[in-house]
Amino acid sequence: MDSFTTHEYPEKIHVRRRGWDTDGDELEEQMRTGIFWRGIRPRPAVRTQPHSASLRTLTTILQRPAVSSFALAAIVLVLLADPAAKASQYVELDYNLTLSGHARNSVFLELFDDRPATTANFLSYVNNTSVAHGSFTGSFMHRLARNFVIQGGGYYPSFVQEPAPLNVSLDPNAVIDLDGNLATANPTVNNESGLAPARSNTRGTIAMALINGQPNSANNQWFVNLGDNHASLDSLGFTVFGQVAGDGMAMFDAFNTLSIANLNPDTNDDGTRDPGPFFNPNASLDSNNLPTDGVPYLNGTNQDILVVINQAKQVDYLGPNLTTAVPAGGLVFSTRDVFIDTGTQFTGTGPLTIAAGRNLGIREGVSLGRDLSVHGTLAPGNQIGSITVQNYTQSFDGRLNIQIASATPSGQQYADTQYDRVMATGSAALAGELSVSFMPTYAPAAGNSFTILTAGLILGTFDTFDLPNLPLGDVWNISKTTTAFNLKIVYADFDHDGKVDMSDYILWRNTKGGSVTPGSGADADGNGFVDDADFAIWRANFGNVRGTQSGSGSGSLVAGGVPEPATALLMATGAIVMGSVRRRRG
Ligand SMILES: [Ca+2]
Ligand SMILES: [Ca+2]
Ligand SMILES: [Ca+2]
Ligand SMILES: [Ca+2]
Repeated sequence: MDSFTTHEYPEKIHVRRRGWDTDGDELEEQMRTGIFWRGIRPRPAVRTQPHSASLRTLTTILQRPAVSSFALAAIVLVLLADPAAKASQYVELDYNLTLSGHARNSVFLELFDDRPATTANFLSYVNNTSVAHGSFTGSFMHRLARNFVIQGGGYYPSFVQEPAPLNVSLDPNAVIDLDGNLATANPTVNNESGLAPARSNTRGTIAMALINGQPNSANNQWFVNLGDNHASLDSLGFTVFGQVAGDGMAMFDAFNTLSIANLNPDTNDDGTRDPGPFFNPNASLDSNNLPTDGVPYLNGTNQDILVVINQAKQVDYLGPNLTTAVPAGGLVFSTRDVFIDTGTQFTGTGPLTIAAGRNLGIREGVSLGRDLSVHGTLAPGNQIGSITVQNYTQSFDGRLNIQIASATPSGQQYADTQYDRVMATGSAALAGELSVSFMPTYAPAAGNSFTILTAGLILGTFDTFDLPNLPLGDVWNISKTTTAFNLKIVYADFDHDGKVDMSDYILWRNTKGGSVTPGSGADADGNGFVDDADFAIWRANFGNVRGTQSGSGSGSLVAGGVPEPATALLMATGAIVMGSVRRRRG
C-alpha cells in the first residue's frame, strides 16, 4: 500500500486542518492573519548569495581558560547539589530559516535520560565530527506530513538533474551515514517505547522513525509530532525520547505552513516521478489540490529553499522550569556551549562566566540580574536580541558577537531590537574582540548607527574588531562615550579605495565648491555640495576602513536588499536552492 521505500508511518486516517491554538501567541496571530493562512503565495525574503557572514561558524579561541580552579570546583558542586538539575541532555539545531518576529533560527531539543539507547543514538549523529555527511549538521527536513509530523535525520540535500520537465530531484542515496561507509548500514536501536515513565507521541515530542513498521529498526531518522499522534503511533513502537524545549514549537509550527513538493527522482525515465522517500503518493491532497505529505520548502519568488540544519550541536540549555543555583564564587560554563532561555531561574548572587572557547547565547529580552564575565563568546539573542546584565567584563580572550538586521525599527521586525545589544546596569570593562555580522536582509547605508553596548560606565575598549565590508565609499566609524559604545557607517572614502586617507582629502580639495550627486565624490554629508562640512567628516574619520573581516569581500554583501514585510513568517538566512520545483504530483 505505502510506497515509501525507506522510513514510513502508518497512514493518517483523517487528514484535517487543525484549528490554531488561541493562546494569544504572536506567531499564531500572524498565522491566522498572515498570507500563509489565506493561501496566497507568500513573498519571503529569498537571497541568492551564499551563507552570510552572520551564519559563519564561530571560531574557537584556542587559549587556556582563564578560570580559577575554585570556580571550576564550584560548578561541579552546584550541579551535583542542585535537586532541580535534570539529567536530560540538550541539542541545538540551527536552521537556515528565520522566524520573523521571534528573531529565531535555533530550536532546542530536550533528550530524556529514561530512553538511554535512543538518546545515545541520536547524540551519536549530533556529535559525529569524523565523517562528512555522518551527522545531522547539513541535513534537511525531508518530510512534512502536514499537521502530523515533520521528519529529518535521513538525508543531506543533494540534487540530481532530470530530463525536462522534471529538471531536478533529490538524491535518495545522499543518506546520513554514521561511519561514512555506505556498505555498512547505520546501527539500529531497539525500541524503548515501553520503558517507564510512559512517554506518548503528543504534540511537541520527538521520536524515532521506523523502517517498514519494524519496532526495532530506528536508526537515523527522527520526527517532531506536530499534533497529538498518540492514538496512531504509540502502539507501534515509535519511541518518544525527547521534546522540543522552550517555545521552539513556534518554529516547527511555521515549518508546518511551508509548501510541499514531490521531489522523488524519475529512476525509470518515463517522465513521472517514482516512489521514494521524498513524497507520499497515498496522502490526501488539500483543498487547493496540493500535496500534504512530501518535501517541505520555502516558496520563494525566484528560488525555493529546503529546510536545512546548518548546525546541530549538543549544548547546555537553561530554559523554562529549570533553576540553577549560583554560588557566591560564581558559575563557570566550561563544559559545553550554553544557551540561557526565557524563563530560566538563577538563585544566589554570584556572577556567570563563559569560559574561553565556549559560546554563550542569551535569549533576547533576558535580564540576568547578575554580573557576566566573558572569556569565550557572548552572542545575544536566539538570533537578534538585546540582553541586560549587571556588571559586564570582557577579557582579552573574550568576544562579543553582534548581528545586525536593520538600523531602524521600521526595518526588519525582531523581538526587541534591530541588532544585538548588551545593556549593563553597572559598569562594562572591555577587551578582546568585537565581531559584527550582517543578516542577509540588511543593506548597509551611510548614516546607519548602532549602539551595541550601554553601561553606567564603560572602561577600556575592544582590542580587535571583526567588521563586515561596507559598500564602496563607506567606512566604519567606531566611537565610545562613558556610557555607550557606538558603530556608525559613514561615507568618507571619497575615492573608494577602502580607507580614509590623504588621497580622499585631495579629491575633496580639488572639487571643493562644486555640486555632485548627493553622497558621491567628496560629498560626505550627502547634501549635494562639496564644502567644509564634508572636510570635517573626512577629518573625523581619517584612518577608518571599509571592513576588517578576512575573506569578506564586497561580493558577500547584499546589494540593495529590501526588508521584507512583517507578514513573511520565514525568511532564508542561508540558501539551499532547489531552483524551480515541479509542484504537481508526478
Ligand atoms: Ca518514473
Ligand atoms: Ca545574535
Ligand atoms: Ca580613500
Ligand atoms: Ca556636502
